[in-house]
Amino acid sequence: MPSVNPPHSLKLLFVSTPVGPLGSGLGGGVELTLRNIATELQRRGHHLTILAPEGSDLGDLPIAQIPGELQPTAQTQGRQTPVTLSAHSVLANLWEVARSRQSEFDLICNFAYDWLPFYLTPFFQRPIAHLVSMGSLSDVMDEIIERVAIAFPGSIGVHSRAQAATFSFGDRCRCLFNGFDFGAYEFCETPDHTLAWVGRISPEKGLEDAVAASQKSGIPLKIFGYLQDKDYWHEIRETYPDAAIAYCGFLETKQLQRELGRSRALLVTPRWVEAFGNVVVEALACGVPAIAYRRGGPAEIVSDGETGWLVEPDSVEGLVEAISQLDRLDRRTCRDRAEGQFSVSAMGDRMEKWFYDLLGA
Ligand code: HBI
Repeated sequence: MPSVNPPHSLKLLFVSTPVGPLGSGLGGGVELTLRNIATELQRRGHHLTILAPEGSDLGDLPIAQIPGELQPTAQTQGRQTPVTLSAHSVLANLWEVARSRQSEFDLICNFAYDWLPFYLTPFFQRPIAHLVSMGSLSDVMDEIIERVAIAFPGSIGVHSRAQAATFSFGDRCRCLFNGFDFGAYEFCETPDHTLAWVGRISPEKGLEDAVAASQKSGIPLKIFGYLQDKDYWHEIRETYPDAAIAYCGFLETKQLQRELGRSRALLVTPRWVEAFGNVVVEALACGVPAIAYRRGGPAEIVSDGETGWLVEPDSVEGLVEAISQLDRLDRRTCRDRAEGQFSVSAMGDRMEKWFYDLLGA
């Protein structure tokens, strides 16, 4: 598709999450989100610059590599954890460059779930759109995001209504869902006899329930994703020594979708309110129905009985019952329905409108 010039093309600065180089898997869903949005907006004729930690790689997207110490991940901190910033912090370096270069751009989009970019917003001469990647995690983050939501109406973007609802100021958040390049996902009509689970292997993702359901249903489980918490993983292996499970590593999209597409269903077992659930759309794009706890973003992606089954949260029995009903779902419907709502062009429309609204404000 030729890149077309929109009514007026924008000069956009995207500032990455500081928890890891883009493309490493450390940045979780934000890596794919940033890549997809940047690629789609560039295709539409906007001019993109991306600031990201050294070692980032997003193919041919224009990245300025910023050095410095990575930021500890927010979801491993507690509600009262104070803000931390190490010496030579990559977060501080990212936002020093953003400050010094801001006049080159119409608008800045922040992808970090960190205190600093929100605190700095009123000191910038350019509007900052904040795409918040997770639900409420700490008091200090809630407070600073709310301060920006009030002072800069419409500048807080989230991925789902469930994520917005975790904040006391949820009604001030703009729901953008997410977007995926469906051309990068091959539809698989005939699966093999396996289930799949995809995500950072960490307690908030509830992998143990998927392992238990796999064992009870007698269908092997393939596990994909960054092995973040090794103790957690060993505990699961010790608890379910006879489970037919295979850890398949962290695969980048092209390889992941090839493996994922061959499974009969994706099990989605979050313990926390997942802001969105990128992997759910990735599975649907391959024709793989999703069996998900009725909790957080995945519950707004899965159409119960059409593109998967929604299950009572934390109910392994519920997962097992849904697995037994998989044959009632149509794999082609899974892809077609998801494409209409969550393609990169649907997301590009939402992002473009968000940016134009902020610039018009
Ligand atoms: N933690 N401090 C911090 N900053 C982030 O931007 C961040 C994070 N943890 C996870 C994360 N981003 C991404 O994995 C999101 O996709 C959830």
